[in-house]
Amino acid sequence: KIPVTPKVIAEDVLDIASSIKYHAEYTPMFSPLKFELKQAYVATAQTVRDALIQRWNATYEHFQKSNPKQVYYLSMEFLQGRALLNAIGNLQLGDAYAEALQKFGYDLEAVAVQEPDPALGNGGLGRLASCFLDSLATLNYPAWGYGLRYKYGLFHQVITEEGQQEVAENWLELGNPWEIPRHDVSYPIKFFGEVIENESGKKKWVGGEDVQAVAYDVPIPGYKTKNTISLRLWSTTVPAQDFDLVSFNAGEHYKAAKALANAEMICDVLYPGDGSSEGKLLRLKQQYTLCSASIQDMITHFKLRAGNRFSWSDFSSKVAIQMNDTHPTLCVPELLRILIDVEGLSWEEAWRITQGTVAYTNHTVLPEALEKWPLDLMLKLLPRHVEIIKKIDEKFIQGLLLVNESSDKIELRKKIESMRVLENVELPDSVKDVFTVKVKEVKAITKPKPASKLDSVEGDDLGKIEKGKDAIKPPAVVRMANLCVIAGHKVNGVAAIHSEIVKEEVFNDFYKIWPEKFQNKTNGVTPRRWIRFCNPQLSKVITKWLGSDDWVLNTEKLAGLRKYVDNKELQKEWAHAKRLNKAKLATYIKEKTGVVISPDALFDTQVKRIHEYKRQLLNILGVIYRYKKMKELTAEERRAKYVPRVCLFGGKAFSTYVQAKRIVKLITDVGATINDDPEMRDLLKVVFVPDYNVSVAEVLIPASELSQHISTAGMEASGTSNMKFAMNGCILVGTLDGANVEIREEVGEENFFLFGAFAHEIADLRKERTEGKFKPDPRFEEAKDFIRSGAFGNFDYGPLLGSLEGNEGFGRGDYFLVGKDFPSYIEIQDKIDEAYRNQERWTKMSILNTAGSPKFSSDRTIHEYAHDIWGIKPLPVP
Ligand code: DL6
Repeated sequence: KIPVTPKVIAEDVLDIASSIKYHAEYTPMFSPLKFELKQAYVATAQTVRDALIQRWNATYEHFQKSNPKQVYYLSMEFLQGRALLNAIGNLQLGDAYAEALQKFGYDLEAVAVQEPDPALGNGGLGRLASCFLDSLATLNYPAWGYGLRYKYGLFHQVITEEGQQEVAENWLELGNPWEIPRHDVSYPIKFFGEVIENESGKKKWVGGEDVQAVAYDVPIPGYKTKNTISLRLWSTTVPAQDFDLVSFNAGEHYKAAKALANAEMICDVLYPGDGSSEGKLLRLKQQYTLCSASIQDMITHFKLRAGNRFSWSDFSSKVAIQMNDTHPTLCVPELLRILIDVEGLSWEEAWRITQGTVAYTNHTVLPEALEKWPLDLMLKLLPRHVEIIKKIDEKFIQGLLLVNESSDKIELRKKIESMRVLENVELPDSVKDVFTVKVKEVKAITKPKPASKLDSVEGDDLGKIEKGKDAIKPPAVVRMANLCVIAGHKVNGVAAIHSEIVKEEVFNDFYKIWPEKFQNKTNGVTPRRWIRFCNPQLSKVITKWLGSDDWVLNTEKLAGLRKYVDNKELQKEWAHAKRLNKAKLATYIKEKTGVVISPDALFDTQVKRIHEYKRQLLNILGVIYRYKKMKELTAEERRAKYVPRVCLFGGKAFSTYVQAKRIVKLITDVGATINDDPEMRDLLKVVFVPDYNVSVAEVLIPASELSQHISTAGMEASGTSNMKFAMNGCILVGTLDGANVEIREEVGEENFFLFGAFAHEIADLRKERTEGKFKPDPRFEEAKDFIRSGAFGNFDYGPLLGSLEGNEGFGRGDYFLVGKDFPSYIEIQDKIDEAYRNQERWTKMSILNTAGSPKFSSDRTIHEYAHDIWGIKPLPVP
């Protein structure tokens, strides 16, 4: 008999069951007569929410009283994944919950999968932010995350015969037990309007459109600690008094509802299409909402915690802001605006405080992904911020002139044009005189460059590349990354090789003047979600051999597996865990796609956003070549020569990225042909796993034996799935790019399949192509011809294959060097087959990958940020 009088904090089985029963009855979201899986999920989640709220309150109070320096992590994306198993895992209540649910006849895992997986992010950048929150909470750091509460996250991907289709993802359909609406925490956000100046020169931003940002707090529990921090997500509405009751009562209902619809629209969708100027405006509104609401909130806390006697000079010793990529750059002018216009500080004071507070993480070196906003659009939406940005630009130029007094004027002018915040904008009056160069020369320097073939690709849009060719007069824009580098006290890349590229190439001029600003912070992933909870089978084996589960908090202990690598018993248990995970994945694939795969085959996976630089095209061309070669053999020869393989793909193509969508289509077409070919049977299968997200990754990663990280060298900033795969004992095949470089060092080069050109060779290889000197390998031609022959259907793959050809122009001359790396890629496949045939060797490689992965825990990354950038210290709740 389970009582319906729960203890608020249910920690034993009966209390938990009683609490579930209570919520099934008193959190009425469904008919009270039903208690099916969905209801069980909601009731269970509510009980966990109770436990989290108690801890969250305690943490809140403790931070409030102790007033430590706190970091605020601003990100347009958080890819949290499902919360239930993660929360009860972090609370150490997994077994108790499983037992409590059994009392109602339910299996915990079956209940957990009822939870929608919120896709409030696109890929690695958003998932990194979520891993960081887990580590921040676990390591007891005073920290909060800030983001937006999108009503619709990234689309659901549906695969049809036409390829990828996008369907709205309504993650809030069942309500969201993991958030606490904070109607007491809201801030005004202004758009448009004008700037007025009083007699004493003080500026004020007035008029325009007002919306209200309202906080929704998502408690983030740490592992084995009481600390539970907040992810504060902003939603937008209109202030109640702004509802146009007069129009409404006059029957003009749509007019009355317009303001509300306009306000709510801001948080409707993650990455609204920005092909139109309306779309761009909406994205800029989103970015500003995040920045303005968060900065106002930080200032409120700062004042509240400091009491009446606060001093602005303490601000940066209490507040650290981390800008996750350039999306939150508007923090800089917003903080300056509030300090100067609202709080009455001087420019110099406000600049010192801002610089001491903000830091910037760069996540990409792709020129098209370094954000630039049209100045006229920004001026319309945020007139005061544009004034401030112009002043930053001017002061920066003045500073440059000061330290380069004796430089050649033409060179200096070029340098200024490439480093300043504004692009294609006249120099400020205050510095114009410095350049006494003849008009003709100035023209030569400032003559607009035709947009390079990649400059015009925003949001991965091939259409724009094609249009970009005749873009002649580039518009005046704000370079957000330059603004971040100038304003931030630290700038970091996300893997060693990437941080070098940031210093030596992307921001080299800045690095030369401020070498001390630049740092590397190699990414990491949380070992809680990414081994302990997603791979209980392997975790059990690790814990048994290491003698305790300490490794979940102290990943360096994983290195202890090395000493047992030759132990047959460990090898057997290790292989068995993998086998169970493979069987689970096979069931999942059957259910989602209807394709039957054999757990005896090598599971070879590539999951990530679909992008030309990530080269899913190289992978599928390799599969096509393998298939063709297999077809040329007799059944016996085939069996003797090839190891059975299941090639798994997953990832979303951005909705306007035409070329990426063609790649998805090609993979699914190849799969349809191969999976249907009776000669292949279990020897080769190709599966595109639809709607890749965090939850799908949690099933795929533990089951994979080989994973592909095969970007063109120098183009993947870091990658984080590579770390998750390695941790789970999966062997990587990859180029020397991003974090692959460090993973290979840690796991040992003999436990990593390396191929392809190196980053320092890429520029010359591209040159070779443009000069028409590159001779493609006949095997590459053979693979492409096989597609052209119609072997995989009659879809027009001309434009996709064309991208691998030519020198420049149409087809872009194989910019990502698929043709160049193809021979070494297919040759390494033979080595992989050979290694897999020796199962003992393979299992050892697998163990050594896990043993070599401690560095890639986000706990290590967060300690480094805390120490080297934020200056914060752990503050455990007593
Ligand atoms: O740092 C997280 C993640 C890296 O692991 C990936 O290598 C990188 O591509 C990704 N960057 C972005 C930003 N791209 N844009 N725009 O998602 O960051």
